[in-house]
Amino acid sequence: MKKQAISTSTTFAVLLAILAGGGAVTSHAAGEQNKTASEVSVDNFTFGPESITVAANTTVTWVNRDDVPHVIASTDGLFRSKALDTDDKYSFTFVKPGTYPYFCAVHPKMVGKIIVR
Ligand SMILES: [Cu+2]
Repeated sequence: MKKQAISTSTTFAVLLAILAGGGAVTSHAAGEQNKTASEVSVDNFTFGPESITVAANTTVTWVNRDDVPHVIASTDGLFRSKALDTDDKYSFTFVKPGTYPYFCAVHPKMVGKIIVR
């Protein structure tokens, strides 16, 4: 009975973490070799994390947690989102290894980069 209670509360905590959705979610699964996903939150005029390293074929999703619109724009023009309102998301799949700097087209001082290995 006690074991069951612990298991339930653990499940609940995981569910809460998923619902909260804060921070970066990076797949560490060694067995996955095809598509993986990673998340960057846009909060308080900052990309979090500002720099992430992902495997090739990873889809990165930016989520705007701010009350103001942001635009995710690749420095070299590879990708560019529409204006993201609060809780809007934008995804881009990085196929080739390399370093992909980006910024917010509305607030150019907001910068980040995706490193693809
Ligand atoms: Cu912005």
